Amino acid sequence: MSADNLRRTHYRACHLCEAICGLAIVTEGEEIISIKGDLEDPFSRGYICPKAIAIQDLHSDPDRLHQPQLKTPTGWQSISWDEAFKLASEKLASCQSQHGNDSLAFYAGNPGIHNIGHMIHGVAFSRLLRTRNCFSASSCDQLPQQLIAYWMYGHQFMMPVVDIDHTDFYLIIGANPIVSNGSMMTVPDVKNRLKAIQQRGGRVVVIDPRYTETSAVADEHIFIRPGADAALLLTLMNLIFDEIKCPPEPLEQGSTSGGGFRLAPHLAPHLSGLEEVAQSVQEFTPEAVADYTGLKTEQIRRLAEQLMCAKTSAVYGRMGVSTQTFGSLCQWAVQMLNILTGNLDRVGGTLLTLPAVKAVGAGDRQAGHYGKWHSRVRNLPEFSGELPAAVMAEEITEKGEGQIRALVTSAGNPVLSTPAGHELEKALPSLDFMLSIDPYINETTCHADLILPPASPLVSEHYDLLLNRLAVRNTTRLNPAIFEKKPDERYDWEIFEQLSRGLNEARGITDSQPLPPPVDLIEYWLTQGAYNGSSELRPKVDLETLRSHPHGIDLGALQPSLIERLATDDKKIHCFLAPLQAEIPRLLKAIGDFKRDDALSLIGRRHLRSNNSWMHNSYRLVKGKDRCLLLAHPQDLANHDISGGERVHLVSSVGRITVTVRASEDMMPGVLSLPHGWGHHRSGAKCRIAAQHAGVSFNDLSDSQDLDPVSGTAIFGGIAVSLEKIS
Ligand SMILES: Nc1nc2c(c(=O)[nH]1)N[C@H]1C(S)=C(S)[C@@H](COP(=O)(O)OP(=O)(O)OC[C@H]3O[C@@H](n4cnc5c(=O)[nH]c(N)nc54)[C@H](O)[C@@H]3O)O[C@H]1N2
Ligand SMILES: Nc1nc2c(c(=O)[nH]1)N[C@H]1C(S)=C(S)[C@@H](COP(=O)(O)OP(=O)(O)OC[C@H]3O[C@@H](n4cnc5c(=O)[nH]c(N)nc54)[C@H](O)[C@@H]3O)O[C@H]1N2
Ligand code: SF4
Ligand SMILES: [Mo]
Repeated sequence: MSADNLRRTHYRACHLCEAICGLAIVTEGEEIISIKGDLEDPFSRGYICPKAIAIQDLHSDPDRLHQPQLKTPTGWQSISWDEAFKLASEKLASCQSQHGNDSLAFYAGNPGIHNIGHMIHGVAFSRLLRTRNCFSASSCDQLPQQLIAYWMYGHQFMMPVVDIDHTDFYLIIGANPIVSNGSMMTVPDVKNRLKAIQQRGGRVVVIDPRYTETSAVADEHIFIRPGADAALLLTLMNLIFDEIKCPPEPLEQGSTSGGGFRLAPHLAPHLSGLEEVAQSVQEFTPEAVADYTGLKTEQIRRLAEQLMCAKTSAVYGRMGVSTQTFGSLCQWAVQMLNILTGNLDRVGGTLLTLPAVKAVGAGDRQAGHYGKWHSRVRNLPEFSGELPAAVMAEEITEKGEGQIRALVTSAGNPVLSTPAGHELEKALPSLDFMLSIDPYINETTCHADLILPPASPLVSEHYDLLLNRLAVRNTTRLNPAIFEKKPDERYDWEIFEQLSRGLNEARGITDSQPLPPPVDLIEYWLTQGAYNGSSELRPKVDLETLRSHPHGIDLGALQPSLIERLATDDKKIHCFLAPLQAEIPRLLKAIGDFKRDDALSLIGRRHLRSNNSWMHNSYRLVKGKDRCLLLAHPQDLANHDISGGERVHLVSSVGRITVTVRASEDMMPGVLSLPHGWGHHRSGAKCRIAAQHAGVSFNDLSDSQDLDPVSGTAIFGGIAVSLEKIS
């Protein structure tokens, strides 16, 4: 840490996205001089993207809050931390004592997973609230993946990761890792890793309604109608069960069983329900789904063959197949395909990590639960203590017992990030009290009565608890603080600790034990992990080891370990999932009802220089041409007598926005694409640069009533829209 004005280089992983790239940050006193990729980081090998440099802007942003802010009739007023904690605890406790525990809600946003104190202490705080109304960005994101992991493997975070460095055939469906830098797959330097697949003779295939930046580096791109993926994936399953036969040679490592499918010998005895699965997909043939998916029957057969007959293969599906109408069905099919091709828990297929901190396994408290309670208004099931974020607005506005009257948001911007954010925006002012833990006054936190701003991440020691568990190699590093925290600043975890203490005191609980600081917990969890020195096969990793390896430590390639870690009661992999069975007739009906017409469908888009809603206040990231553009195929524009560059109205069942359109041959005809996280024109927000690059919010068009019915996850892909020319 720099207490003087000497020039120093600090090594630290970037906390902005899941790739955790190693950074070399040069400082002089309190100033950041430069941010570059850390060439000695064994995992990211010097790769960084343009967002990393903006860490500098975020750290020294004049719009960043440093002091608690209280909303008063004359505007925001800085108050002391003591006053703020006292007020917050009183308000939260009195809401619950007057109106019951469920009257207080909590929403946690995405940056929380990049902040160790937020992750551990924020989760503990949410439990302390004893409310059924807990929400997070997960229900706008990866919840289907967690739910399927819980049902199939017994643990919501038992998520096999693509072994990208060894696979021979990589099928990417509904993901754009060249821009997103990977998700639920921590994979820095993904471009070179994809190229390496090709260099060793393998293939990368992308299935997406847009020809993406990832398609551009892949061997093949295939268009698919938004939301039709489940039909394709179930057809691939059926073909593999029934039809596809591979030449004998590549089968050597597995054993063939029944029709075409091949089960890894060590998995076979542990798979339950395969026959029922085979039966349930029988109606999905290439001929039945070709029109609906937009693929040709030969394309579908060839995909099945490639997946099955490549030496190794891996199917990977992310946002595009999670946040859509059949999200849970898609994520189940992804797992099933990896099982049926013999590639689950196999080098070159998909594998669990063996992280340095305690790995997920049987008996873990975070395993999960489903449907223990339901949302009050719409009766949607909770999953692992969370209700869908899409019900927040109605739970605030619909009167009655259990109505939400106070809300805590932390590290989130649900007005821009959750479906029908404009409905939530209208509901927030009716709350009795709202508290936000956030460094900015943005489109959501501007509705708070009190904002508690955490210290900059750069003053905090950090360990990537979750992302090391999702990495494509076993890897570990501890990230030092690079500046000293000022006396009047609070870490996120300290904020949660203080709030917890205040709440306990208000409840008359005086002997509650505070949680230790995050790094003390990491130190303890390292002693419970696979590298605690008890195995001669593995190096010992403790806090001291981490501190003496500032570039991080490579702990080797992923290895099979699923069977010994399975967390299901019967130690089986549950292939047949009863809760998904209603989805199959629903899908068959959608296929049966489908008619080719001129209807338009909207999907999302990410950009390398943007990160959800909260980095548009960095001038270096937003400068240049407008990025919040609607992309449309030239034919669709011509059909509406619209030219590229025109302003148009884009209308859905719940909203209408005005946006500039750009003609793009990259779009599948009939599909439009708009990025999310924009819409900074809203009054109340105080991010000056973002306000000048406002854009429009995608989520003024998405529908909070239309969700993946199984997991309650929002739908951001395949929204029915119409284009209107502005005369
Ligand atoms: N630069 C940048 N990086 C980011 C983020 C960011 O905002 N900016 N956000 C981070 C976060 S929070 C996440 S969760 C990850 C997400 O990581 P990814 O899932 O890799 O990112 P997306 O760009 O959302 O990719 C989804 C893809 O699905 C496609 N798609 C949309 N609808 C459908 C459909 O119905 N079927 C199919 N097959 N495809 C469809 C879209 O065209 C898009 O290419 O990225 C992370 N990284
Ligand atoms: N239409 C559409 N909507 C989407 C998506 C999409 O693809 N399309 N993607 C969805 C996905 S994948 C995600 S993850 C969500 C994201 O949704 P959210 O998490 O709700 O929104 P973010 O834009 O990530 O907002 C992050 C907030 O955290 C604050 N913040 C940053 N760092 C810290 C910190 O260290 N501590 C605290 N306390 N606060 C911090 C920022 O100031 C900002 O207010 O959006 C979802 N919404
Ligand atoms: S890809 Fe960019 S934003 Fe993501 S961790 Fe690496 S440098 Fe940071
Ligand atoms: Mo996300």
